[in-house]
Amino acid sequence: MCAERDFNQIERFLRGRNQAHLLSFWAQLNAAQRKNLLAQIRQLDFSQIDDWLANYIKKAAFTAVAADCAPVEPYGLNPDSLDQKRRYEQAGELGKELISAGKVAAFVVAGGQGTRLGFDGPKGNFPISPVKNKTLFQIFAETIAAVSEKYQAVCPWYIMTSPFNYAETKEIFRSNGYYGLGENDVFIFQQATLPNFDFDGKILLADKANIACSPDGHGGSFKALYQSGALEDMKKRGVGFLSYWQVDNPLVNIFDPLFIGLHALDEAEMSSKALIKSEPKEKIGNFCLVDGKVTVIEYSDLPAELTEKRNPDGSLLFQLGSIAIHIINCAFVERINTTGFSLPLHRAVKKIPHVDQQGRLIDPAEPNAIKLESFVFDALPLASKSIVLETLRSEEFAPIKNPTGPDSPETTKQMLVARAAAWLESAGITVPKKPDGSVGCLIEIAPSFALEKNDVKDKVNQIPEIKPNDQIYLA
Ligand code: UD2
Repeated sequence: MCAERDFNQIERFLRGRNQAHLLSFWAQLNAAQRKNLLAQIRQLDFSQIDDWLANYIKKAAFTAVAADCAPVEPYGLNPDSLDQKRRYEQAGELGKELISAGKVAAFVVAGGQGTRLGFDGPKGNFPISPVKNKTLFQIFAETIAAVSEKYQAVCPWYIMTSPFNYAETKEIFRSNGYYGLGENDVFIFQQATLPNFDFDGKILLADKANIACSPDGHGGSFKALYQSGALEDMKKRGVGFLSYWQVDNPLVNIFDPLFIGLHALDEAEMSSKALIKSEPKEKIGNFCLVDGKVTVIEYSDLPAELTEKRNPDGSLLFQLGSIAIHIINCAFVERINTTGFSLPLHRAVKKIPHVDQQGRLIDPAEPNAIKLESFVFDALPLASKSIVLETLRSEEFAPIKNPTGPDSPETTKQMLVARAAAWLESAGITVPKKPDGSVGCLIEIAPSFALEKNDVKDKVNQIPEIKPNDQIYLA
């Protein structure tokens, strides 16, 4: 009875909004489905939907690039003066102190749908380590355990999932005993979703009883950290800084004292690591200064003349690419949530399965719908201060995006092996090479053995002689 009254009211409201089709199959739904559908409709923020329709759905939003867009001056790979050398040393020490004091938490975003890779299940469960085939989640967990051991500190890990992979992710951690981490120190939570629209602005139905929606983008992490209670948990623990990374990059140096220390010394609110792009159009965001603020402009939004523009020495003017590694102050997450800021939305045209008005399930062969999402890097210009630290691709960036070719499991494994070999060579170990110069064996260094190059130097006597085609696992 009550559902019937609600139905009439909501139907009238939806008709006024040109969205009454959401109730097309009402007569075929059971009581639970009806209740659930009404709840989904009530959750839609119609005060915003008009704005989305006008600005993102019915036309592609135009991303104007400010006229005063300038390159960012990063902290370099090495200090460029004696003063800066002292600053790097001071920062490194401060970073270590902050980690030891339990002020830094790990924060991975793992709510994406991983459609390009075509892997069934949460991407974090993808097996990637070259010898032991450890999954991404296991590599990160072992890294966090090794850092906790090294610094004698509890380093909590916050993992953002989406409603589509939350239960599976929880189960992966449960069935793997949280990879040896304390269950209470692994906080898995969900980001929100946004509805999918057809090109006329109609919200799609995933099936007769459910609205089609997608995760709201990694920018949704600001809201999700706040609403899930993760931020509250950090406050209780005295955590002040989040080390943010993406689930697809096993090379990430999660607790980098230099990065954390430079960020803290400069009293920044959100900072980033950057590398020199491999080519002008590499598919990573571009660091730019816009109105004096550090900003990331996605590769698809930077105009070609700026993408290709070069300095007199031939280097790219906008050569710094974003690898989605950030330090974010917990107080900044709170400020964004409590002062009414909101991140802009970005529009993506996608193939979205749905039911049509006849109730037929459509699995489109061509892009048919619009997905909206926000990007975490759009928070950078909102930060009172933001620093950028340059890093090396070979040390920190090998994302798994595609099943084959560039940024695939094959290239990521090669880079894991190459980094391990470089760490061993820096400690004076001879590593067999193929005629083309690539590594002639498989090497995997567990985080428990070394978290960085310098850790290897203390353990050279534990490393066996390495022969061509060997499979070496150091733990
Ligand atoms: C991202 C960056 C790009 C570059 C590159 C480095 C954007 C728009 N671009 O490109 O500039 O830094 O990464 O690898 O981000 N995710 C969620 N929830 C969502 C959507 C994504 O948690 O709703 C996570 C996802 O699980 C993954 C990460 O965000 O860990 C990146 O997502 P992506 O693979 O879609 O990003 P990509 O490759 O377009």
